[in-house]
Amino acid sequence: GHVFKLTDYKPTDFVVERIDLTFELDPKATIVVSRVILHRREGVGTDVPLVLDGDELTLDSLLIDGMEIDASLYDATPDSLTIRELPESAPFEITVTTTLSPETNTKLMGLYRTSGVYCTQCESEGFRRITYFYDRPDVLTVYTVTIIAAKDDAKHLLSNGNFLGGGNYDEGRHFAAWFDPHPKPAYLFALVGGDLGLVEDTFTTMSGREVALKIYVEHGKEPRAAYAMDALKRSMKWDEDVYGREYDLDIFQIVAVSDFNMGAMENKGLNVFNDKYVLADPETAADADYANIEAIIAHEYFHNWTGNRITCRDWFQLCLKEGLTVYRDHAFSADQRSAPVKRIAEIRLLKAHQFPEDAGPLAHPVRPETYREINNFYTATVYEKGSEVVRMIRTILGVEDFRKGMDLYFERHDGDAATIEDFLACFAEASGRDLKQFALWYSQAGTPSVSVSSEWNETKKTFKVTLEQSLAPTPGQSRKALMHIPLAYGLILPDGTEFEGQPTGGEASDGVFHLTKRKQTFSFSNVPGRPVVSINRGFSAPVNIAMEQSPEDLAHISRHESDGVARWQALNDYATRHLVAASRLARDGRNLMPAGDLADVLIATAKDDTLEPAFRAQALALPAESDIAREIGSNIDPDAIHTAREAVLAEVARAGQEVFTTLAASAPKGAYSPDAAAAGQRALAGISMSYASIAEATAERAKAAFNAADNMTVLAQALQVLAHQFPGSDETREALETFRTRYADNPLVLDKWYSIQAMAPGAETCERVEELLASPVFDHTNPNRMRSLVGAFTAGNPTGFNRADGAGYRLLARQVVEIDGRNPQLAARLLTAMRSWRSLEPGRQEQARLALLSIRDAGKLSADVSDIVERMLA
Ligand code: BAL
Ligand code: ZN
Repeated sequence: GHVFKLTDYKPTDFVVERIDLTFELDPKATIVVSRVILHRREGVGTDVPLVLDGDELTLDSLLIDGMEIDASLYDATPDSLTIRELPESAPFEITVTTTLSPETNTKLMGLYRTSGVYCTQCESEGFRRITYFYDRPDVLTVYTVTIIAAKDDAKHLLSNGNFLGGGNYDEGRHFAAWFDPHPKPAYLFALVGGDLGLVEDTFTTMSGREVALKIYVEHGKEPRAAYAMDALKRSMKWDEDVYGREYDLDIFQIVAVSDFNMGAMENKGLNVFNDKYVLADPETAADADYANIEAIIAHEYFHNWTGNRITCRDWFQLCLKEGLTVYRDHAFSADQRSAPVKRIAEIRLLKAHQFPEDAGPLAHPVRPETYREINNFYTATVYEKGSEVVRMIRTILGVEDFRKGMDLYFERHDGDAATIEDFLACFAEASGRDLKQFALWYSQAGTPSVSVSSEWNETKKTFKVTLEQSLAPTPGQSRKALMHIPLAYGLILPDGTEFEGQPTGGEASDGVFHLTKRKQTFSFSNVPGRPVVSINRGFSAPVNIAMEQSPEDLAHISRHESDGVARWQALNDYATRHLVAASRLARDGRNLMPAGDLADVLIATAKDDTLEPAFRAQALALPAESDIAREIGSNIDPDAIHTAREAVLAEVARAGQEVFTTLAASAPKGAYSPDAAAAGQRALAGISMSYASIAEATAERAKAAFNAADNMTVLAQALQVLAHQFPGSDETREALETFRTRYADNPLVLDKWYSIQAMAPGAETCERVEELLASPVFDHTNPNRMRSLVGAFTAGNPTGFNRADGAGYRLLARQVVEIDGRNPQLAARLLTAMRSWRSLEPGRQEQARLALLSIRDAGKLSADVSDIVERMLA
């Protein structure tokens, strides 16, 4: 396939002045008439044709300034429309008519149907599946959209911008017209047609304008949109309070649909959402669902400024809108909830998803420089590491200069299709800081490592911290330049207080070491006693730290750190170190060392009611098997890791049985509230129930919790303990059956039922997944369903998926090839579960390789899947 390069960027030959679209909706034959006014860009020769993008299109007709033209003057293929001999400088109008079949569009890109609703997804390159156009983010224009449909087929007709008018059209048909005054690229275009339930509210902006808020859901699900509406209003207020950003249309609409490749889409004024991230009530949604809804509603809303008003020049700049908007939604959730607990969850997620990506064959820079298929770059690196890079800018500049830089960015680039260079220039100017070296975070892939050593001189009372950075090669980047790594630190004295003195030897300010050379030593003098270094506090830089720290020192940090995140980091490092050592012993078939010290720290944390419950729950959640595997790095035996982790869990559970039994009963009583404090109490009670059940070695407690549950958080947690700790027990069988029958007609809840089973550890799960896939009620075309079963199994079940005989890999390979025929984006995404295959032990590696080869040789593959499979095998 073609390789797109960042360095090839070139503006279009023609400039688009405006576009008028008319849709006559029909399931099999939707007619799209696109009238576009263009002119030749100054300096472009008259011999240069207009070349527009298409994808699987057929041209019905083409007019120039309302007239038919000779067939020799244009070529239409499924992928492009080329028109020659266009005017030298005067504007002209082209009228392009295409016919689409939304019903058979299974790629879920462009215009498609989902549960009887017409909807669009245009990012990145879906608009070209609707009509021939410049489908690229640097072509911004003003859209007028008219939608015509049979009233009984589509009652609501929606598009971007403000409502212009509507009414009856002809027999049984009606129309609606929309005008979006804000110039936008085609990827932000949206259209929805359907008979939907509506929830309405209003928001008064900071300047006193009233905005109509509308959330459309399937009929009967209106009450489940209340939390999303509340989150939307809080997001709108937050962006005004924190960034001074006001909403800019008369109406803001959200439509929830059940078949969607992404989580949601920020189309101007008309966000389209995967209904998983809109619908919630206590009976059907768990605390984590509420938190996700809040975060994603905020994320899409924040895109209005970071993404829509200021968009990307080209798709290489994807992180310009995504990294920044993730950074903004993180800050929002931190403000709405507990900031340290939110940060801990972010660190866990980053390490679980982004670090392995950066360490394997799919590693790419936050701003890639080449791609074959842009769909494959909606990654943890672009999103999550992209957010971390923005966070580091804030750390380096400080809160005030960061805000100045953001203000300058909004002011200078409003209406632009911008680049990372534009973005960085605003912060450099606002702060006077040179960000050249820092900019390497955007261009160099891989997770840097920083080794830390320290030296205490008791007689001189001096303390030295030596930092040394390295960055391993990644695909296409064999040699790396030195990075600017901001490492927040604390020196904790023997009495638990913090040493405040400034070091010499390099830039260090506000408790941050700025590591800019390969190796730097920071020296502190007049230190009263040997301090313990707490490094990379709050995860100020997304790096791996290599430091020999004794369990006593880690315990000292976890007791005295004033920063909750750093406290958790110390605990987590301690637990990880123990689990890695235990896994190695298990692999060699040796007895594990006792986990008594680790258990003591965890139990003390569980009991400490000066700490918030959500924090204690995070502390009790041992590093996952995949976290341990990542730390081990190579020659991985997932079974040994599982054995070791289960043994440690059991030891902790037995040692703390009394504490866990008490805490298991500590969930808030009475009416359910999704707020962070109540969710934290449920999290602590839930994990304690799990430990107590492990200690008791019977399913009774979990089954009793299942029977008594009056909300989905408790119900799903109990079902998970049953299915993962007590598989095959009568209690588990009964609970699974009860759950399935009770929620048989609620697909989003059934997704939990699929996921919990798919993640049950052990080899047998593979057959169970096959069985569920073969069931006639399982909908293979729905992305949420596939992710909940195949995605959960492959990405969330290390022992099951990595079965030694390779059956897990073969299952995935078959599914990927099958799904690829319908929905390439989904297939490619599922396949990335194999990205760390080279770190497995040799037997599994060989099985994985054979499965990857079977995909590669399967015949006609999409660009999406072939790009991933080839990079993984390279
Ligand atoms: N732009 C795609 C969905 C999102 O990141 O908001
Ligand atoms: Zn986004």
